[in-house]
Amino acid sequence: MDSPGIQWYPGHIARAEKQLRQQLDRVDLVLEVCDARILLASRHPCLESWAGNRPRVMVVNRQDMIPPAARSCWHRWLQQHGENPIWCDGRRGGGSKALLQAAVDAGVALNARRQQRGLRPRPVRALMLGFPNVGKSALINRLVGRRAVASERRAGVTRSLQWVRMGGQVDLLDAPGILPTRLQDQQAALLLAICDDIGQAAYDHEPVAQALLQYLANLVPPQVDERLTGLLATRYGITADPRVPHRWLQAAADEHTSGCAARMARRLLDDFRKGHLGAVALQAPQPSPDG
Ligand SMILES: Nc1nc2c(ncn2[C@@H]2O[C@H](COP(=O)(O)OP(=O)(O)OP(=O)(O)O)[C@@H](O)[C@H]2O)c(=O)[nH]1
Ligand SMILES: [Mg+2]
Repeated sequence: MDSPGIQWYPGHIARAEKQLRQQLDRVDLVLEVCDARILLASRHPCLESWAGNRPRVMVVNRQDMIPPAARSCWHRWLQQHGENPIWCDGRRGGGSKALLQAAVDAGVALNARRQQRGLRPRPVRALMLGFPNVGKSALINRLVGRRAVASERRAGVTRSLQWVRMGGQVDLLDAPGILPTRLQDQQAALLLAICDDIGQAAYDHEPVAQALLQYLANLVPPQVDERLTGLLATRYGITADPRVPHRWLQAAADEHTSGCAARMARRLLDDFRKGHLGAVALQAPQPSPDG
C-alpha cells in the first residue's frame, strides 16, 4: 500500500509533553494504555524512555471491541514477551479492580521503601499515558467512580495534565494523548487513523476508509467473529467487493450519500469506531521468528 503520508503533531501535544517532563519526577508508576484493536500500533515507541526506572503496567483498553478469542491469543503472546497486561473496558468498568490493585501494590512497595528511609507514607502517583483517544480519561473516571475528567468520543479531549486524587492510597495523573513527533511507521499511523487514535485533521478520510475496507475484507477468525464481507454487504445493501475499496466506497456512496465518497468514507469509519461492524482486532500477534 502507498504511504498515506500521515503526520500530525498539534501544539497542545507539544505543550503537554513539556509539562509532562516537568511532572515526571513526581510520578511513581506509569500505566501504559493501549487500544486492543491495534495493540502494537498503539504502543507508544517512546514509552520505555518516559517510564525510565519506574514500574510500568501495560493496560489494554477497549477489550470489549475485539473478539474474546483474539484477546486470548494476544494475552498468551504478550505473556511470552514478558508482559502481564491488564485488560480493561473503560466504558463499562471491566478491569478496574485489577488496575486499582496494581496501583495499590505499587504504593505498598513505595511506602515500604519510604519507611526504611524514615519518610511518612503517601499516596502512590500513577500516570495514565498513551496515544490520544485510547480511553485514558474514561479509565480514570472508572477508577474514581465519578466523572472527574472529561472523556469523549474523539481524539484530543484532554488538553493539559490533571491530577485526580482517589482519597488516600492513589493519585492519578491524566495526560493528553501523546504522539511521537514523527510517525515513522506509516502502516501503524494508518491503523491509528482508522481507530481515531490520532486526531481527525491528520488525514483524508477516503484513503483511511479504503484501508479499513482492505483489512475488513481480509480478516479471519479469531481477529473477527466471522468473515465480515457478508456483514458489509448486508449492512450497506451493496454487492461490490470490498477488496476493491475505491469501487466499494463509490457504490456505497451512490446508495447512501448521494454519490459523495468522502461522506461515505466518514460514515464507514464512524460505524467501525462505534462498534457497528462488530468486534474486530485489526492487528494479530506477530509470529516469532522460530515459529
Ligand atoms: N467501547 C469502549 N469505549 C471506550 C472504552 N474506553 C473508553 N471508551 C470511549 O472512548 C472515548 C474516548 O475516551 P477518553 O477517555 O476520552 O480517551 P482519552 O485516551 O482520554 O483521549 P484523549 O484525552 O483525547 O487523549 C469515550 O467516548 C469513551 O467512552 C472501552 O474500553 N470500550
Ligand atoms: Mg483524555
